[in-house]
This record gives sequence, C-alpha cells and structure tokens, in this order.
Amino acid sequence: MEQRHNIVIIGEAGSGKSTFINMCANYLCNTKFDGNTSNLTIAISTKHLPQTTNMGFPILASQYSNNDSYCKTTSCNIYSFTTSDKQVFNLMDTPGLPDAKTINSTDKTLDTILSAVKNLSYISAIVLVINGSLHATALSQVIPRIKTDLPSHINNMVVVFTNCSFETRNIEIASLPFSTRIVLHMNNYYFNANSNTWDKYGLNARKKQWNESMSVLKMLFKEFQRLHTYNITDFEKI
Ligand SMILES: Nc1nc2c(ncn2[C@@H]2O[C@H](COP(=O)(O)OP(=O)(O)OP(=O)(O)O)[C@@H](O)[C@H]2O)c(=O)[nH]1
Ligand SMILES: [Mg+2]
Repeated sequence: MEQRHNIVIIGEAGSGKSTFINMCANYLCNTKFDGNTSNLTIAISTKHLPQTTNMGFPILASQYSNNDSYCKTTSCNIYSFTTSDKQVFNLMDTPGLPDAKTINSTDKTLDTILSAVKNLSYISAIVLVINGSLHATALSQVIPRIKTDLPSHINNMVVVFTNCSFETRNIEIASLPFSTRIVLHMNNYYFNANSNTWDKYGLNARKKQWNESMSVLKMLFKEFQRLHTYNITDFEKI
C-alpha cells in the first residue's frame, strides 16, 4: 500500500536545510558516492553543482548573487520521492530564518513558512536543522510560534545538527526550548565543491563521512515511517 509522508524542514539561514534535502535525495535514490560529485543526485542546485534533471523537482532560478557563498532558498518548495516499496516522501524546503541575534516574534519569514505548512493536508514530521558548530539557535523564538500555530506537531519534531558530529556539537541539547526524542548529527560537505578540487586525504575523509551520513538517514527514514501522521484540519477543530 502506498504511504505518504509530508516532512517540513525548518531552520536558520545557512544551517544546511537544502543540503540536508540533497542528502535525503541521495539516500532515497540509493546513489552511491564514488568520489565524483558529478555522479551525485542533486535535487536543489548548489553554487557548484547543477540540479540533476528529469526527476520532476521544481526548477528554481539561480538564487545566489556573486556575494553569496551558497544558494539561498527564497520560497517553500516540495521535493517528492517515491521509493521502490511505494513510500512517498514529500520534503518541504523552506527559506532560512534570521539568526538568534536578529530574529523576533513577529518574523515574516516564519509567517510565510507556517502558512505554506498549513496548506499541506497533514504533516508527518518537522525537521529542525541546527548548525551545531554555533553556540546559539533562534529556536527560542520559533518554538512558541510552532506551539501556537501547529500544536500537535510539537511531538513530531526531529532535530538534525549539521556541521558537526555528536562529539563536536557546541549546543547543549538541554538548552533547546522543547524536548525531542530524535536528535541526529550530520556533517554534509559533499556539495560545496567539485570533487576535482579534493586531494586524496579529502576524498577518503568524505567517503567515510558519506557512509556515516547515510546510516543516520536510514535511522531517520525509519522514524519518519513510525511517526504518527496528523491531519491539520483535524487538530484545528480541537
Ligand atoms: N561543512 C559543512 N557544510 C555544510 C553542512 N551543511 C551545509 N553546509 C554548507 O553550508 C552552506 C549553506 O547550506 P544550505 O544547505 O544552502 O543552507 P540552507 O539552510 O538551505 O540556507 P537558506 O536556504 O539560506 O536558509 C553551503 O555552502 C553548504 O555546502 C554541513 O553539515 N557541513
Ligand atoms: Mg536553502
């Protein structure tokens, strides 16, 4: 039987949301990393790697200017994947939130994201992407809004710390303004350069890290299948 999972990815600008979706694309398409970045699956273009065509993803105009080091996401976009066992994963990429210093409770980016999320018929999980190499997150402003606007989903949140491993994370889990059972770590640096710039050491380190990231995603997608699906219109009636 076909099962659908709507998953929303939220986090600060530059925390690695679009990169995370590209990693999911490689996991779901079972792409093997042979060390050549031009063989990777790219759902969302990066500054260095163009989108892999013919996968039915939204084709977005180039989102970076010469001053930016990466492609900023400017709208909510859904990337849909169907696995061989008929699981449909719809991953919603969202524009980046302001950082901990500049965010406030009336932030317009968050308004845009929350209204796009409410247009989904249901949500299986919200993935909060946090750059774990930093010392603070904007989440203390974001979580109260999620609690108000999407009350049932507070139990459906998954934290993915990027730019770090369990050992190198700088943010304490106890400092997060909510509790979550699912906390994962990823260091996703495969899309930020062409592989011809990597030396042998860099290539070997990436191959090892790739396998670790794929194991993390395997656990995460099992959790997505287990998480209860909430229907937005149902809980708005409560
Ligand atoms: N080293 C490292 N770099 C990362 C990681 N995740 C993302 N990056 C890099 O960080 C930059 C921003 O990544 P994106 O995935 O575009 O970030 P985003 O959250 O989608 O950004 P916005 O769309 O502006 O909100 C890019 O240069 C990525 O290659 C990570 O885990 N480790
Ligand atoms: Mg993005």
